[in-house]
Amino acid sequence: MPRVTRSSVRALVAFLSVTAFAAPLAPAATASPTGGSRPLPVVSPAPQHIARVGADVPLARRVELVVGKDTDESARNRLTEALRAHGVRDIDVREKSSGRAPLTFLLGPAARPDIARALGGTDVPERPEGYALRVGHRTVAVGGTDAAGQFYGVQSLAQLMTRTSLAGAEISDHPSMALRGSIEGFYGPPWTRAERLDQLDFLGDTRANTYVYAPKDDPYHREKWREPYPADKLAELGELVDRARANHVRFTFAVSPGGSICYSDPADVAALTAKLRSLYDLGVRSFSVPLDDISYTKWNCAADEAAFGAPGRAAAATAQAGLLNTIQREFVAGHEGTYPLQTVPTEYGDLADTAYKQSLRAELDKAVEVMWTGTDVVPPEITEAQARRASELFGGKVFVWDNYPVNDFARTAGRLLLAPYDKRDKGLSDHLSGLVSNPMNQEAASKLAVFTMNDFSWNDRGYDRTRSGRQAALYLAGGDARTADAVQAFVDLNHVAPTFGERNWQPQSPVLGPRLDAFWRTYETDPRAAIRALTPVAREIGALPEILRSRLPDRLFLHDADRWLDATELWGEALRHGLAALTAVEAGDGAKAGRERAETDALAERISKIVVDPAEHHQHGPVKIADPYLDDFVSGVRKRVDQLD
Ligand code: LTM
Repeated sequence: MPRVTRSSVRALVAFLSVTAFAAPLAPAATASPTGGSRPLPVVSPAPQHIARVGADVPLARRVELVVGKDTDESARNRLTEALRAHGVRDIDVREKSSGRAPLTFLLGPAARPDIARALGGTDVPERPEGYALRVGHRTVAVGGTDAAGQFYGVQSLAQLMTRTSLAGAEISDHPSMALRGSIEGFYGPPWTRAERLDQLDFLGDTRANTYVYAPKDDPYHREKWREPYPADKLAELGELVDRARANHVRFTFAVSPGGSICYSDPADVAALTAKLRSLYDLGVRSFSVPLDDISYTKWNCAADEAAFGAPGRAAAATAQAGLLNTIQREFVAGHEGTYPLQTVPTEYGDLADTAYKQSLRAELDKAVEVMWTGTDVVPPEITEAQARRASELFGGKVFVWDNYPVNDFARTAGRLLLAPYDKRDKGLSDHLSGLVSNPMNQEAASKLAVFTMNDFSWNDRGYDRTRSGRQAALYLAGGDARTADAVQAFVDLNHVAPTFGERNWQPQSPVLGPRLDAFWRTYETDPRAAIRALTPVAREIGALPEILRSRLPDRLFLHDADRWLDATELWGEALRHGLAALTAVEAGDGAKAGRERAETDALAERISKIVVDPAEHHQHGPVKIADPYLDDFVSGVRKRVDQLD
């Protein structure tokens, strides 16, 4: 397995090392049967079970690491990196413990006798991708139920490390949902090679196991689906497949033939199979044939009318089920090491029991994973009852394609969507086979939201939006608390999550918005106090871009957010000049008020001219932040100054 040479590892290790300073877990999770009352560090995603079992253990400069032939290489690399990042100089890697080291790490399958012994009473979950770990006085054991479990166990262990010690904890953990991660499934400029590599590392960092390659604007994915990838594109895909494997991520290759396929034509079925096979040969073991956003009430060829009858919902489902069953049974099932075929049905965003769904659930092979976006393309919520109904309609657990934080539709024009995941019921894991995010055109900026989504899909019942949002900010900030504060302030300015309709399913600026509302309320009765209270807020907003640009280790994020940061800086200035105008109004200085009002207007005008980079964003137009609050502030200033005239 190729070694993960990861740009994000330094940031992650730094992030992991300061989580000890972050908010402690709920007290119940830190109960301390054997001493040590300090709260445990926050671990993300939240483990199913974590408890203190002893005092913190000092991290020695010299340790032993006991591995076997079944030790996962990526897990071992991660552990080595984490130990070195915490000052361990000498790591003596061996197959058997000498019994003499001040601290010994055991890493491998949970059933390995030395690991099983050291885990003692710590429960090993009998679940795929599960792990158990226990930090003892001289021995630290990490055992996985499989290789991915080892990898995830090491990541949790790394988060128990502070600068000089390891928290005395035990963790028993496994994912609540089988499939977790992201689907590059948006319209608009596909991610670059560097962005995809970054995403794969990120998914590994957040214990996600799925990346679906389905960029709508890759011609070889849709329009030219019959054509093989040119050699250079294939080589690039091969690099991604390797990186995914090293991160325990299933690179899922999707090809969307629905716009032109002739379902009854054996040549088309052969072309589709050949395309999938070319990716199998690269090492891909997970495949998807999405059939979203196509017409399903007309055929692409006369032969289909002869084969399936007049076009319509039921006939379309029969044709699609036939194609998918052939791919599942004759290609997927016949190739070693593959996972079940995935699909997105043409009806993917509702709960109506139509002739299409009736035929699909009667005819589609039960092995095929069916995706569903909720009660709409971008639903305001996903409840347990809805997911249960979806599983009835599609004849089995559904795989949620959540259109968040995607920003390719009209109401997201000019926006970054950065808010933590929300309004998805705890308990959804009982009805879903998995959940993936459809992220933004901007890969790195998507990580804030996707981090929290991966938290949710790992442990939906333990998900805490506030905690997860903070952890996401810390992750991006390389663990630095002050930088994370700035990230969260920036999130607040870019918090809105629109739906396809008029409603937003997440509000804009839940911190700044009420502050500005309160400002105007106070201003009516006590203008000076209102101005005093808002002055530091204006300063903080203006300072945000400089803090982020100088301190944030994630350069791809800074690139993605560049124009929004430019706008933020100018908004900070506009707020300051607006407050100066209002101060002059209070002082009865009409001339100064007029000058400051003109400055405020000029800044607002400059901001309105900052547009998204059309090469990087499907929806073009001016960037938007903290709307309508900031514009309303400028209007309020104008009104007060004009009243003075
Ligand atoms: O959601 C699905 C299944 N398909 C498309 C996506 O490709 C697109 O990104 C989203 C958001 O606009 N809407 C869709 O219908």
